[in-house]
Amino acid sequence: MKILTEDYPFIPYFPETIVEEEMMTRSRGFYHHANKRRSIRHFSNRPIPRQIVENIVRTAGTAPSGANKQPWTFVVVSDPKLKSKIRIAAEIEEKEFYKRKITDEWRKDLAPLGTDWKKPYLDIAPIIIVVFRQVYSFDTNKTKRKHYFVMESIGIAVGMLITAIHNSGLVTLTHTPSPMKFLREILKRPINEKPFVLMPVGYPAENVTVPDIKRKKLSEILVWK
Ligand code: IYR
Repeated sequence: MKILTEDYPFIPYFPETIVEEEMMTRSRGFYHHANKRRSIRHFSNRPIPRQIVENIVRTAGTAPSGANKQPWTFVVVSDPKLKSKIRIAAEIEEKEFYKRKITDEWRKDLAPLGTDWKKPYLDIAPIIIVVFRQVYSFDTNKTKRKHYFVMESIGIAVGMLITAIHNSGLVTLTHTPSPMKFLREILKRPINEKPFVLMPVGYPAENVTVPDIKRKKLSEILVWK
């Protein structure tokens, strides 16, 4: 098969042009904004407008991906019956984790977060976004099409999703009960999709508290060569 690059013309790219002083201000401001984000485990049941959720998912959908396959599906669950099914199934796995699977080291590492098997936020938060990774896809003739670097691509998209949620003034938590197979069944997703992460999204509960964790210093995470 001969592939002609002429068949795929490029289009001009118009970058936003900003002066260095403005770049400095923006990068500092964005860091301060990002640094205010915290994972939240206690939610208000206050509903959130659908359009905000759509904008958040649109933003995640701008992520780069292997061969631009965009190998993701964002399932937004607001139906209380489905949320409750997810909670019941997640708590079964979490109970097993905290009672049997967890190691001593892991228990010690989780102690500052104050977590346990109970996940009431899965009922309380107005929505749960379940992100599925598409291991492959089907084209219009139902032929399997390959996807590339799916884990990397979806990790980037979820990072952008989290940032978009925070930017809109909402809070979330990345939750990965293990195994997560139940999500495909409850949400009736096709066989090419595997659950990647589950994220309750909403407003924080009143007077919510968070663990007193510290971020690593820049010198610990940045290496100049
Ligand atoms: N999935 C469990 C345990 C847990 C594991 C890690 I690694 C965390 O950073 C936090 C929790 C739970 O959600 O409680």
